[in-house]
Amino acid sequence: MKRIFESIKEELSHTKTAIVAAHVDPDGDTLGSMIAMALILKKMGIKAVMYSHDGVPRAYRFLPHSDEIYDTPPKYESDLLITVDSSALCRIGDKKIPAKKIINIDHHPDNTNFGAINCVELLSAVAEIVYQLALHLKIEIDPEIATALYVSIITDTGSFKYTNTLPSTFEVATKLVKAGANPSQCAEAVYDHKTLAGIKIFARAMMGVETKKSGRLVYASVSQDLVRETHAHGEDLVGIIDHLRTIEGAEVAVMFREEMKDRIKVNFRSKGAFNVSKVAKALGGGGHVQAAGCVIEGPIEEVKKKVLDLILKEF
Ligand SMILES: [Mn+2]
Repeated sequence: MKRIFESIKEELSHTKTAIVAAHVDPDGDTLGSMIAMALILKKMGIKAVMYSHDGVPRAYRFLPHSDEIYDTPPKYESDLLITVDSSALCRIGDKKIPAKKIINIDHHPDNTNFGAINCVELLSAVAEIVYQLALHLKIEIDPEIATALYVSIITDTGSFKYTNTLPSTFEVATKLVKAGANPSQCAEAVYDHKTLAGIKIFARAMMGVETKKSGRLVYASVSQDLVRETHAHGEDLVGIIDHLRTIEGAEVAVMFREEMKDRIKVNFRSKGAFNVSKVAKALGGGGHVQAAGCVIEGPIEEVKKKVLDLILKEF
């Protein structure tokens, strides 16, 4: 990682303007890492613009500088585009972001190495990489950077529960708390502000849970009708999948969401050895061993059959 950090440092030494981009459907890791990266660049005297194609979900609007994130890229050409947490360039939503060079910072095993510099490390969260990079660049971790990176880590590790939680994860988290991140405030802000519509759609989705393979495979779906009835918004659905995987005996959890008619978003989670990224990849998506996703065109019932059949074959 040192060698790549050195080439990033060299690149930044002659960078004046940069865009830092999050991935579509942003999560805590991509947003926190983007904010921290932008703050690091600013400390180096670089003009940094933050770009998130899908904006900032409500749960993350407490993050410092989250109100300075744009949902359209700047029109001028920047010296640098830095992507955080995107396994492929298309994950940032707009392929044509005017920039002379790309630095790709990510932790997905299926990263396509689309950057001029690729910093891909299989750590718990991109935030762990950004933290190490800040140390390498001799940037002081202030409370704002610490908060952004800490939120990245808790969201990508399920608050230190998932198998991606490494000794280094705790080491970095300790440093971030010492630098001013407040664990209880961060956790409350991210997890304890559900909307009533969110709770209602959660309840309705859970009532419809189905299982196969004696409960080793569990799945639920959310139709457009249900979203309309409960007045829920897209971000109210975040996290339903994580509850599905808590069911005893469940090895694979799948959630089907009808984004539009004949366009189904499929999310996967697993416990134990089952590799859901393999399934997601076969269906045109990607992700991690225990958390992955894809989007499939077609009527929801057809999509469900296709996906469930594929998973059953993998058991
Ligand atoms: Mn991530």
